[in-house]
Amino acid sequence: MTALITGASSGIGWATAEAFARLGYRLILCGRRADKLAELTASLGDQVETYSLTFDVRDSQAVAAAIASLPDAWQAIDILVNNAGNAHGLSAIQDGDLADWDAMIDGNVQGVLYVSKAVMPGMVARQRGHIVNLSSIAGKQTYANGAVYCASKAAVEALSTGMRLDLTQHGIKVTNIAPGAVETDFSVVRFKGDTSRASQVYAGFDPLQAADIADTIVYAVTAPAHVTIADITILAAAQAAATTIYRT
Ligand code: 8X3
Repeated sequence: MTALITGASSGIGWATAEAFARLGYRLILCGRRADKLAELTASLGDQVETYSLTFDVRDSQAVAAAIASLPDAWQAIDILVNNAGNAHGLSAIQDGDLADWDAMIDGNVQGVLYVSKAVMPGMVARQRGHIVNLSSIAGKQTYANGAVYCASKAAVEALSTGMRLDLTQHGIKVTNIAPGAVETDFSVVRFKGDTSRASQVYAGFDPLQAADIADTIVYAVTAPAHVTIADITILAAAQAAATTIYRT
């Protein structure tokens, strides 16, 4: 089994690489930071074959060129995990920053499209494949100050549904995964490096960890051939809704 993971250089992508390595999958590790991908590759050791691709999912030409550059032995991708994505800023829409909006729409929406565009034709030709899109509880429940992030994830939800409608007839499964609060670099990025503000997001309760989401992805991709896990929302036990978290 060959899997391509975007955003593999941190958080959920990194944990998914580790979980897939335990399954013996061959891994195409994609990210913007070559040094982090090299670190991940080293930590996986020789338990699996890996191939690293360094590109930014927001750059359509770079995405196409990187995936086209894969050697023949790596071209047949069975599983695509569209994980790359981030939140940038948390502010009322009238105060929103254009660069933040671009980063979220380009990264979270265009990124899924560009990478999928490069991978789907091969899956269709082989009449097999599995695409896992990382959405968010924010794609299902819009919250104050998060309009653009929530909109970008709502777009991912629609893309997952649309992909499933178009690709099922070609033997391709599509899984949409919508996590709630996961303790990764997510909030550090959202708050532009303000680690104390970021840590408050996960204070007073036991948040999800990246490995919890990786376990869920493994559940989806190892389901029996006749089963599609279409949509999973996964929350910390203390989280009831996007902005309802019971803290001690
Ligand atoms: C991350 C979850 O609720 O912080 O996508 O937006 S949330």
